[in-house]
Amino acid sequence: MTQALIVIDVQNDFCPNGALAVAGGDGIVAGINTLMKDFDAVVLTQDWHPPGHSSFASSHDGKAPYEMTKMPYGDQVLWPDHCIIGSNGAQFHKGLDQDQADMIIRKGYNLAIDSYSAFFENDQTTPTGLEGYLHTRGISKLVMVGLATDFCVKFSAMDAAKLGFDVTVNIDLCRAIDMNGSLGAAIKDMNAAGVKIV
Ligand code: VGL
Ligand code: ZN
Repeated sequence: MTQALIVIDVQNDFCPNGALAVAGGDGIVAGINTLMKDFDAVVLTQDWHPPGHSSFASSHDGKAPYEMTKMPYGDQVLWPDHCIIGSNGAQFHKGLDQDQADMIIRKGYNLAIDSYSAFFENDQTTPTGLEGYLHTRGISKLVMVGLATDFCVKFSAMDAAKLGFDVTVNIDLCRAIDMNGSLGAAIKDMNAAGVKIV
């Protein structure tokens, strides 16, 4: 079975001092670099938003970061401006070994639709192309690591399971935002979707 390591959003804005900092986000980088060596393929994902993206609280009058809004495709958390295309915050953490990656997939570039998952935008229909890439390379088994456990890792893992991939999340190499119990809910939802958590 051909196996890929999917490294989710290990970017400066999700690390300490970043715009949407995840506690301990930089603490997983060394472990991820080591783990990469065990895989047939390594894919990095990169959150990649245009200025004024609809997931930013600053794009909605009277809204503050971490409040909710309704989008045409459903409920959406509003975030601080983060991972703006070309910015330093959008770059991978400088310790991440990008040389071991075969593929870098960017997501969230659509102004009107957020994209937590590496497979589908938050409308749950618009594909990113990653499914086709993995299938054409004969990859059926995925291990996921990265940031943030309760958002992009969760949505990527659940979509992958839905698509029929054998999916494991290595939780020691993930870090969470954990707002309003979102980490506990993520673990529960991933388990229910058939994602293995180790
Ligand atoms: C993420 C919130 C907004 C993530 C990305 O990588 O988990 N979270 N954009
Ligand atoms: Zn984002």
